[in-house]
Amino acid sequence: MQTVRIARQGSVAVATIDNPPVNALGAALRRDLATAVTEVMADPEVEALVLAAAGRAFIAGADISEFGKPLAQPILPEVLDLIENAAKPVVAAIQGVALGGGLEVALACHGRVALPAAKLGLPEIKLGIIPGAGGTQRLPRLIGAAKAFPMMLSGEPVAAQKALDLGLVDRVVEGDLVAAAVALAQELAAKGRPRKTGEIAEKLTQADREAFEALAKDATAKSGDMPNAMALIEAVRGAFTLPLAEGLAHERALFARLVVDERSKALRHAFFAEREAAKVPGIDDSVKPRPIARAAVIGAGTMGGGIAMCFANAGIPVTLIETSQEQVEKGHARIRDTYGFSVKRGSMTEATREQRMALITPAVGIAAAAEADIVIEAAFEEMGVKREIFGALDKVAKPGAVLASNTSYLDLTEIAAATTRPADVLGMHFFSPANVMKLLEIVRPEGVAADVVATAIALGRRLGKVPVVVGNCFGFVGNRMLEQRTRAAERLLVAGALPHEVDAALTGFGFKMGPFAMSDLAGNDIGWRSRKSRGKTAAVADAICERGWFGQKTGRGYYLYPEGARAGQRDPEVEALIADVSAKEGVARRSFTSEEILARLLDPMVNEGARILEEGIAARSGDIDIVWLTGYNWPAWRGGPMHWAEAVGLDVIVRRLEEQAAESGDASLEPAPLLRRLAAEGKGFSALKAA
Ligand code: TC6
Repeated sequence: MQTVRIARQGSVAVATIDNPPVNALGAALRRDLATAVTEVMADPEVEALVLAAAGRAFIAGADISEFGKPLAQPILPEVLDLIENAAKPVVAAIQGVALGGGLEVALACHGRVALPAAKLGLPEIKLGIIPGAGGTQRLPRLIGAAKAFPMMLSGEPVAAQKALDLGLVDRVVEGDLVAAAVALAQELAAKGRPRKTGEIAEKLTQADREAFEALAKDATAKSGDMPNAMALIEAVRGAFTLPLAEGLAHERALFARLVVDERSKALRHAFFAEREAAKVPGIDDSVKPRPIARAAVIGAGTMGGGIAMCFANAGIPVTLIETSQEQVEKGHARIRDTYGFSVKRGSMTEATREQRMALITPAVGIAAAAEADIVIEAAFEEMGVKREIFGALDKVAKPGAVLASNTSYLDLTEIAAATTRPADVLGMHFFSPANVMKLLEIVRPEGVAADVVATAIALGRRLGKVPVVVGNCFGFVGNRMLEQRTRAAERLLVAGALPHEVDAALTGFGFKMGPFAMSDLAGNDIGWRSRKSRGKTAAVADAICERGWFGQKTGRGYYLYPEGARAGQRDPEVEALIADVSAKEGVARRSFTSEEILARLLDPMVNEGARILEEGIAARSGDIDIVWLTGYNWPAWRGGPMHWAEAVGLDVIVRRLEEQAAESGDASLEPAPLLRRLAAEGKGFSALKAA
């Protein structure tokens, strides 16, 4: 298929890029672009070229799916050489996004015109790489390194107006973009030989160098462990110290090294897995979501309040419902305070806070949910409470309203059975803090209508969440796997490790917090109550709770929190208590390395993930990874638990689980049949997708 078509507007040729969905620079587009430029330059009737694009993007960048594979000729830098060195001016007409390689195309042009809604950026850093087609050389030449470097370090795109202020585009135009680009092309042609971005030297001053070096120093202090951030500094420095050709070659060499690194592979996996998770079996475009104009949230606690904020942030009016005036006022005030922090930080204006607060109506009693198109229940985590609420909702909610529970563990089928309309009931599991965390687990009990699931997905996106549809089982995907990690952490204590050692292994891996610091923060009593309700025990965790050591809120938990201390301190009494448990259980305590601790914490999670796949609770291993990346702060550059397991080798995970099962006598640690099969076949979880 031809991905570039050429038309004429007087003496200017317009090459329109058309490579759906987002004009990514795959092999065909690179080839067609090179051909178009060569043809137009050879045409004596043409005095200039405009590069325009069809569809919603100018160019979304290199085709990420080609990374790590041998690239077909011509590679992007070769195409950009053709553009930059063309004898006639080339002007980019930018609508939608110009990202990564897409912006690099525009940078190699001799002029740039953009629509007001256009966004321009070099987001490579988020994929573990750096720009590889001249971005680090041409952007500093065009706007100065002190402005170019932060754009590349954050990866955040800038809007057209900002791009104009920076000098990144020449004009921002309303209306006919191509006509404006043609006009600029004619003006440039009238001036004679076009000026190459690579020839611009006046922005790279001594003052610019000093400002860049100061920013680089700061970035090194903050991101010294990120190889791509360090490579970015090196590449940008080359813009000052090397002629363009050498700077480009240096950048390309750094890019080539990063693109094959495991970290970049993991980040690319996450990019595609997130998009794949949006494709839900049984829910295609023919299933239309129900319209949502008004919402209600039942329960004004931390979760309910956070969910109400999500609606208000998206401009959807929401009724916040409690059982008493006092409770709802308390919840309402907490929301006002939370917005207040943003106002204080300067990330929100007072006027915006008032607008959002005006969208939240406090109310007492379930009857207030009558007008809502969707009701999300975020009340106490107990089946009896949930069933009572859903029974009452059934009587007041309008026909066709979606009835969702924010339960983190409970059976949605049982909750739905409390109503006469189970097809309208599903789980919408937000993660704390609900107004911040990206993940939305959408729990699909058997019998729920397809358009109800589609409504939850569409709403999730409107709320700025990453929706992942999962099956109905205890704890769904995230908490079901988390429980395995929690059990593993307790086993490690009994076997000889100490809380700070376990936590350090996990933070060393890249998590923000280890399991014990996390439990102390959330409140150890939560897990205790849950265990008691299910008749389960955990010797160390129970003993700690029996003493009232619930964590930060009581000043002690697994750690001590003396007045004013934010980080926990080792507690000799807790360590003695742990040793007592080991002695009672007849365990000879031994020490563990960080690697052993990690394997013991993470392998059982992967095993549970394999069971989740076997049971069809998650559609793909990538969905599980997205749950962990967006809901549990799994380090982004490790790609999620299933991706991590593949990188380690499933055969290694199987062997380690067998050893753990034999040592502990815990049959739940026996490798899942799916894990064994894939390991024996030498395959990874991702092979299941293709099968
Ligand atoms: C680079 O350029 C480096 C250059 C070095 C020189 C060699 N490649 O997100 P959506 C697909 S690094 C391949 O759902 P949106 C995506 O998978 C790259 N495919 O749509 C999906 O496919 P599906 C720098 C891509 O409107 C479809 O397009 N660029 C690429 O919400 C729609 O995507 C970036 O990092 C790609 N580059 O958002 C930009 N981009 O339908 C990455 C998208 O089969 N992309 N697809 O599932 C984005 O940020 C967003 O996709 C978007 C569109 C803002 C372009």
